[in-house]
Amino acid sequence: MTAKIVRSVCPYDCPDACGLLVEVESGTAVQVSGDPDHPFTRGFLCAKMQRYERTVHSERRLLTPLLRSGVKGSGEFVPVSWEEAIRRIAARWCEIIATHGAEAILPYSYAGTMGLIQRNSGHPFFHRMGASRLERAICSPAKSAGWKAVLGDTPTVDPDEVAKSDLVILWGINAAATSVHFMHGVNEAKKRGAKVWLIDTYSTPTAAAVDRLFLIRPGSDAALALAMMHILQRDALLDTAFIAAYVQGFEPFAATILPQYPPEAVSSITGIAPAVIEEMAAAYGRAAAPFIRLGSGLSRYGNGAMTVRTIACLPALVGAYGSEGGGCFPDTATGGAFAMQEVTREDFMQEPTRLVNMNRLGEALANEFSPPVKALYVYHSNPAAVAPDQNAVISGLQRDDLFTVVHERFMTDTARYADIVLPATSSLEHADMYRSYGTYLLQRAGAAIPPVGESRSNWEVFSLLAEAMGFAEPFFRQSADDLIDHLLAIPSPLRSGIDLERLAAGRAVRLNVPLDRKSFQTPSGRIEILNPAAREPLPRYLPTNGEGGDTLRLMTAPSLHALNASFYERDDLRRRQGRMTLLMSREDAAKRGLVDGEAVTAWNALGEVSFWLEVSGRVPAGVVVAEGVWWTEFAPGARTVNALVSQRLTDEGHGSTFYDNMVDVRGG
Ligand SMILES: Nc1nc2c(c(=O)[nH]1)N[C@H]1C(S)=C(S)[C@@H](COP(=O)(O)OP(=O)(O)OC[C@H]3O[C@@H](n4cnc5c(=O)[nH]c(N)nc54)[C@H](O)[C@@H]3O)O[C@H]1N2
Ligand SMILES: Nc1nc2c(c(=O)[nH]1)N[C@H]1C(S)=C(S)[C@@H](COP(=O)(O)OP(=O)(O)OC[C@H]3O[C@@H](n4cnc5c(=O)[nH]c(N)nc54)[C@H](O)[C@@H]3O)O[C@H]1N2
Ligand code: SF4
Ligand SMILES: [Mo]
Repeated sequence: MTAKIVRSVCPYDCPDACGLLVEVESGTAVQVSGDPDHPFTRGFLCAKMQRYERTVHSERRLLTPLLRSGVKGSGEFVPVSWEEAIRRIAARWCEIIATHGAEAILPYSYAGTMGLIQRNSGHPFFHRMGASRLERAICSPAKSAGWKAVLGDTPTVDPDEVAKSDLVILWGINAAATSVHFMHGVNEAKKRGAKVWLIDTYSTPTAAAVDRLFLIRPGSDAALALAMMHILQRDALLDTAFIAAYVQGFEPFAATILPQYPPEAVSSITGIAPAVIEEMAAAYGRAAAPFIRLGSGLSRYGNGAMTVRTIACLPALVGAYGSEGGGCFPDTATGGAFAMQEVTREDFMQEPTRLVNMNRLGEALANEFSPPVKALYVYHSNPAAVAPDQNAVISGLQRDDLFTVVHERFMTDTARYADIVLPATSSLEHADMYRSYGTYLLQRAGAAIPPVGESRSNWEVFSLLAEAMGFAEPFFRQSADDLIDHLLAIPSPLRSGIDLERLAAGRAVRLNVPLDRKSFQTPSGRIEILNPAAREPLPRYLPTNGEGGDTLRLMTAPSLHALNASFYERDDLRRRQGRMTLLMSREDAAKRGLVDGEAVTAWNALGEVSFWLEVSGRVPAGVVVAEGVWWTEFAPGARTVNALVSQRLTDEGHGSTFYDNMVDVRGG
């Protein structure tokens, strides 16, 4: 038997977008490893992807279309043919369109695959249909809005520039879990003598890799940044030449905002001692090139956009945006690399249709909209697990008059509620093009193996559905590769001069992003501490949504061995995660008479969730942590963490507020 090695790309929603080498034997992926030729992957993969073949060839893969045979949620289905499944879907949709109009149909998708074609395949189809549109705001739109308010469209530096920094601040990011390849540059910086800090709400696995851990009260980071800026100004640690040349609005900010944030006052907001804030500001002000790697967790609050906006001002005061190795890195934005409107085809829409925020799926399924949502089509997302307000989502999914189709690789919490389930290919079974939100690399991948069972890709399913719905546009009859070739034929400055042969061979190429440390892509051409177009022209600290009282702030944190609700199909990774636990401080456990290892219930006005309690020194008083988005199949009770998360949105960007929720905990 001859094995061959095929290049591919990690399809998951992770900033690293790793290059993969797949060893294929007789149409089976036998081993997956990191591509040594990929400049960011450097030949190693995270714990989740080291045995990706176990996901691809898992016994849990869905192999045929399924038709519901029991009550919704029972998981009882019978296999049907693709022809039968597609015919039933089209017939039901036509009925719904005739009675309620096409806006009664709602697509729901997010980031099961990040490939540009497979991820967006549903857009042209649903635009053509005139269905409701989904506002895809579950991840970090508040982070983008906060960054944009200060830096506009200024591209961030390359992630590996961190290696040249002398003070690295991992700010609200569990990088060891969520961007492990970024840590290469951090470790390089360390070897050259840099200090590395972590600012988080609890001691995450990343704490092991840093010199200093600063625990901060959830949602209060803007106050910390303001106090640091207060001290920089007070102690004349500002780069006045940089401010004069490149910053807009420092004077009113310094005159009216900064005086309100002395370290003593901020200490009571953040829980960080005044002396420690002094120390942080002094070290920051004295560093030659401080580098902030900003996570997304701190943006998932009612004040999230303002928090990011405020932190983004900090490097401007010391001129770090102008220094090699310094600045602030939120994510890379490479949207301009392709004419994405050629994929999403808004022009297929006759008129703009209703926009439904994905964070409020519970509300949308409550049947109170006009027209009501009568059909839901879910693809590469698992809203019954990942979306806020799980009880509201599940009661919607239980509605007998809701026609639900789920296109999936596995029988997820959402698929259990479907009327029809369609089997999806994994990334090794279809073609795609991948950008990254943590690097400037671009990669193309073909299928490495044939589809497992009767599974089909997102692109193929929408082609079948288009045919069944009588959509005559030739667009729907091309292949994913045809569309990739079409995209590549449209020039873009970001792709000028890239090595097309290398790209065709499945290797990573770097986009041609101009990185000029003295040029800012904002309306004023300067860093806008004062942004006249913003609702509030100057940044300040805003309170969070979560109420105070004697309750606990719930951190719905990422797990090292899973990615959102993906990878729970893997026994090996689940074993490493252990049980579905809630981490709690000794003080809070003692106060409630709770002991390590016992079954507990966390509750608030939205719901109740059972966990195994882990009393832990990693968590400060007032905070509890639930890592991972578990499948209910493996949970101690009937619900998982998002039953405790509200549908409230962020201050800007209509984002999710996963971390902005209070709970209390009792035994049993
Ligand atoms: N292993 C693993 N990797 C992942 C994911 C995963 O679930 N698991 N998720 C993927 C996805 S979808 C994304 S968007 C990316 C990024 O995923 P994100 O969910 O944004 O994760 P992080 O950027 O690590 O940020 C989360 C961290 O923010 C901390 N945090 C929460 N609130 C605050 C606060 O108020 N202040 C501060 N300072 N910290 C706070 C949390 O404790 C946590 O450690 O990672 C991706 N990669
Ligand atoms: N409590 C809590 N909740 C969270 C988060 C958190 O940290 N804590 N993170 C939030 C964030 S940042 C995000 S981005 C969202 C993510 O939400 P989702 O994007 O829904 O994330 P996943 O859980 O990874 O679900 C993706 C599903 O797509 C399927 N899939 C993979 N590839 C394909 C394909 O090619 N075709 C089809 N049809 N299906 C495919 C997978 O099997 C998987 O079940 O979750 C959010 N929810
Ligand atoms: S680090 Fe991220 S991109 Fe790389 S293999 Fe793991 S999940 Fe995929
Ligand atoms: Mo995300």
